[in-house]
Order: sequence, then C-alpha cells, then structure tokens
Amino acid sequence: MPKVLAKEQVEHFKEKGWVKVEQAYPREEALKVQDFLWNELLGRHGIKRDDASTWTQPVVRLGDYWDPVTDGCNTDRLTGAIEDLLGEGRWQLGQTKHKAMWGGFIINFGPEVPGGWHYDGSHFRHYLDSWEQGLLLVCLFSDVRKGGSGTLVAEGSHHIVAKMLEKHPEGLGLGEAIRECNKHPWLAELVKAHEASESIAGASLQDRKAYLAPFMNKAYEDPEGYSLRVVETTGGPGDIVICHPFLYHAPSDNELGVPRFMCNRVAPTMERMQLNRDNPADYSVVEQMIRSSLGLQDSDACTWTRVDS
Ligand SMILES: O=C(O)CCC(=O)C(=O)O
Ligand SMILES: [Fe+2]
Repeated sequence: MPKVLAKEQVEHFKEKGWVKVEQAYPREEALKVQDFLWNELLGRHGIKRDDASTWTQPVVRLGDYWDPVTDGCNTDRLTGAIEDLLGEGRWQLGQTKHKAMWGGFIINFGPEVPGGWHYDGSHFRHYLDSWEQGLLLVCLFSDVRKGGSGTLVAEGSHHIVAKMLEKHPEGLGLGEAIRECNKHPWLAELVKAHEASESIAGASLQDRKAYLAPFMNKAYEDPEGYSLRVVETTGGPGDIVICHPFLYHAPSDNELGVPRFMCNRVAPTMERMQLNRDNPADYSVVEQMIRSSLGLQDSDACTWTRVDS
C-alpha cells in the first residue's frame, strides 16, 4: 500500500512516467532554501535579488550542497512518496535528515534557456537495472507558473528508453543511449523540431516555443501500445515532480521574468533494480514499470541480465 501517494497518483505515474507531489516539504522550508541560494548567487556570481539588471545569464547552475539549510526539506512525506515508487527502505537517502545531498540547483532567469530533449545520468553507465538514478526529482523552491520555465516532460518516453536498454545488456554511456533512443520516430521528430526552432534567426520567444504545440496538443499512439505527449510541469515552493529515471524531459524558456529555483535531484537505490523477484508483490513500482515496458506480466520471469564490462 502506498503511504503518501494516492492510488490515482501511482496510476498517473505508471501510465505517464511522472507525478506531481504537492508540499513534499513545507513552502516555508523551500523559501529558506531560496534565500540561501540568493546568497550563493550573490557571493559566487554577483547576482542581486533586488536588482534585475544583474540577472544577465539565462540560467545559473549552483551544483550540489550538503548543507543544514535543506534539513527542513527532508520530510517523512518526501521519503514516503519516493519510497512508494522505489520500495520501502530502498532509497539511499530516505532516512538522512541532516545534511542530505540536495542538487544540482538550477536557477532560470530567462528568457531563453539553452538545452534540449534528453534523459538524465551522465555520471554512470546505463543498464536496464541501473541503481544510480532511481528517480529524477524536480524539486521546486519558487512559484513556477505556466510559461515560467517549468520542466517539459515527454510522457510515456520511459518505454522508449527501457526498450532500447533491453537491447544493450552490455550497457551504454548516456550520449550513445540518447542517440539510440532518438531514432524512435516521435522522439526524432521532437528533437528535429526543437533544433529547427533554435536556428530561426531573430525568432521571438513565441516563435521558438511554437514547435511544441503539435507534441502537446495531440498524443502519439505508439504501435507498441503506449502514448507519447509533451507536458509543461508547474508548481510552487515545496512541490516536487517525480519522474521515472528513464523519462525524457527538457528545460523551457522563461517568459515571465520570475526567476525559477529548482533542483534536479537523483534518488539512487540501495541496490540495482531487481527485475526477477521470487514474490511479485516485492517489485517496486519502478521495477514493475520497467518489466511492463518489456511486455512482462507480474508472474513472468525476466530473462534479461546485464553483461558487466
Ligand atoms: O531546467 C530544467 O527544467 C531541466 C534541466 C535538466 O533537465 C537538466 O539539467 O538535466
Ligand atoms: Fe535533465
């Protein structure tokens, strides 16, 4: 039984590969972290909170922190939501309440934010049962309204990555994995349309964003039985968007001029994902999803095994 997520939220995650959890940590704790980050921006980059003329970079990355300022964000609700998807006791930082790692922090001042479609994990070799990412946590420390640089997610794309990794038991580096996935017809179109939008000389923000409309307004039905669609995520301080570790996503331009504070955090598991458990009830939601991308029912054995290089 999930502890924090409602049944509908688990179903949403299973179907689409992402789910929003409101107030995973309290708004006021998130705003304390935002204050801390403004201070860091000032000290490291000379960026002033009360002087927009210093907000000259579209995006500033502050990296990872092990700082007590995030302690109030290490809530039981956050751990519960993550463990509802990864399995109880299986998230490495689930019980760490002091100086847990929070990062990498990304602050968008906009308007044009560089970066395209990808899934995460440049720090490890990718296998179907990799433990290093666990989940992608998009954690918010400011109000992110529509048009305010919310992360774009490609619903359903976790199936594409899982099916590609199934074919590569020897594992792949992230760059190669992304090149393979981008051969999928829908992703190929999306990536091509994004690149074309970047190269329109003198384009307005609206022109640049126009490429997204066909991918947002209409789902693509993959012949393998799943749907693909782009969605812009939004939320407020304390909210998180939890994504499947294989979910494609992209940054979006900031039309509102309100700086967006988020961190893009990993949730590594204690052990590799286990795709063959004796008791099917022991599969985590993420494990079930990877198995289901391969077309396996709960009682089916999974014949995939990684080939360590
Ligand atoms: O800025 C965002 O919303 C996403 C950033 C991202 O995907 C990344 O840095 O890997
Ligand atoms: Fe990313």
